[in-house]
Amino acid sequence: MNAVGFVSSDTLRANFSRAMSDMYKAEVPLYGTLMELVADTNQQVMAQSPEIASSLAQTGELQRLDMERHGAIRVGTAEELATLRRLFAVMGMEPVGYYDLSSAGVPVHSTAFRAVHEASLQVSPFRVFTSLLRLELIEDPALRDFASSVLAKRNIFTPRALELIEQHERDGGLNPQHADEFVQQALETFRWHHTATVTLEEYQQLNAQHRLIADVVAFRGPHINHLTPRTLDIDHVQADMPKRGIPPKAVIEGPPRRQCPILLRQTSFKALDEKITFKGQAAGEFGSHSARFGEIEQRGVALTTKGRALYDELLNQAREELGAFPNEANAAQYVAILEKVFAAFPDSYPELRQQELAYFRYFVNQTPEQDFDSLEQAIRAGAVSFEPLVYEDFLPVSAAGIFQSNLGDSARSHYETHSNKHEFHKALGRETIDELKLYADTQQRSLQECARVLRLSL
Ligand code: OOG
Ligand code: NI
Repeated sequence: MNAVGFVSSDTLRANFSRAMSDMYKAEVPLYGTLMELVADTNQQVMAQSPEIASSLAQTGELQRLDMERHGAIRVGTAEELATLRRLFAVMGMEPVGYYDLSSAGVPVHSTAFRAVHEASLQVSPFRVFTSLLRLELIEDPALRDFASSVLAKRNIFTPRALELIEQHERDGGLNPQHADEFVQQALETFRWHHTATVTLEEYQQLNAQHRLIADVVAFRGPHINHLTPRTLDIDHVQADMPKRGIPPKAVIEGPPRRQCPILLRQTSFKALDEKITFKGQAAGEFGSHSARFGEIEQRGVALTTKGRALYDELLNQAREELGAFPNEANAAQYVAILEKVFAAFPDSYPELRQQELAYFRYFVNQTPEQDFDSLEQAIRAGAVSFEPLVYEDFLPVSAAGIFQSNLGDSARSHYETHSNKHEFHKALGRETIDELKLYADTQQRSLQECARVLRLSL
C-alpha cells in the first residue's frame, strides 16, 4: 500500500490473476489437471537442470513461475474494448503489441494487456490476449446488422465495476476494501454463462458465418476461453497430456526445441463441447457450444528486430517446405523440417548476444576489486553475467494456429482484407505499445545499473 492507503496496481493484478485462476479451475476441471502436470514437469526440470533453476532465480522468473499465466478473451465492439482498456489499467495492465489475425482466416485483431516494467512483471506477469471481432468481415449485410444490434444491447460490465473504474481514474487508486470489491466485480465480466442471448437458429446462422462470430455475439460477455500456465519443458507436457486423459493438438506452435529457447512455444487441447440453453428453449432443452480449451506454453528469450526477422524467415521457409498447414498427418515431417531449417539460428546465449539477435539482462556478480575499462571486459572477467530476457508477448502465426485448432475444419484460409491497426487504436482509445521498445528499455536499465556499480561509462 502506498502513502494515501491505496493498494498498488501490481497487487491488484496478482489478486485478480489468482481469482481468475480459481474461477476457471471451478468452471473447467481439466484446467486443474493441466496445472498439476505443468507443476510436476517444472519440478522435474529444475531437479535435473540446476543451471536452469539458477538462471531463473537470477532473473526472478523462478519466484513468479507458479503464478504465471495468460488468459484470452474476445469482444464485439469498440466500446467494450475501450472499457476493458480502462478496467485493465486499474491493474497496471497496458495494451502491448498489435496482432492481425485476418490474414490467417480469423476475423479479429488483437493486443495483449500486461504489465510493462520488469519490476511489475516480477510481482505478476499476468497477461490477457484480447481480440476485437471485425464485424465488417461478415459478408451478409442482414446478419451483420443482426450481430451489431445484439451486441449493442449487452453490457459486459457490472454497474459497480464501472463505478470503481471511475473512482480509480478520479482518485488515482483504490483502498483495500474497494480493491477487493473491484476484483470480484471485474471477474463477473469473464464468467461463463450456460445461457445464450440468441435463439438456436440465430446462433446457427452466426456460427455458419464463423464460429468465432457466434462465440462473441451469442453470449452475455467475453468469457475467458483459456488460461495458460508456463512450463519449462513443453515437449514433456505434450507427451504426457494423453496419459492424463488430455488430447493435445497435433503440433507445438512456434520454434522447434532448442538448447536456448527463443520466443514462445505453445500447445493446446481441443475445445470442450458444452451444454447451452438458447433463447426460447423450453426447460430441459439444450444446444451446445465449444469455445473453452486448454493451452500450455514455454517461454524463451525475447528477440531483437534482427532476431525476429530471422525467426519469421525460417518459420516461413519451414511452412513452405511442408507445403500445407501442419496437422496430424504431417506432424512428424513438420518437426523434422523445422529442426533442420532452424539449425541456421544460433543456439547459444553468447552467440545470440554477440550477433544482437536477442535481449539480455546484465547482473554484477560481486563488488569488484578491480576497475574495468568496458562492460565486455567485466563480462570476460566474470564480474558481470548476462541472462536471457524472457519474451512476454505472443506470436501471430502461433495464435492463428491455436485459434484454428479450435475452430475445426470449417476454418477458412484467409480474408481478403488488410490489417487495420489504425482502426484498432481508434476502438481502443489509445495506441498499443511497441513490445520491442519495452525489451530494449529493460536491457538498458540493467546495463545502466551495472555501469553504476562498476563506475563505467556506457
Ligand atoms: C486467442 C488465441 C491465441 C495465444 O496464446 O496465442 C492465443 C483466442 O482463442 O481467443 O491464445
Ligand atoms: Ni493463448
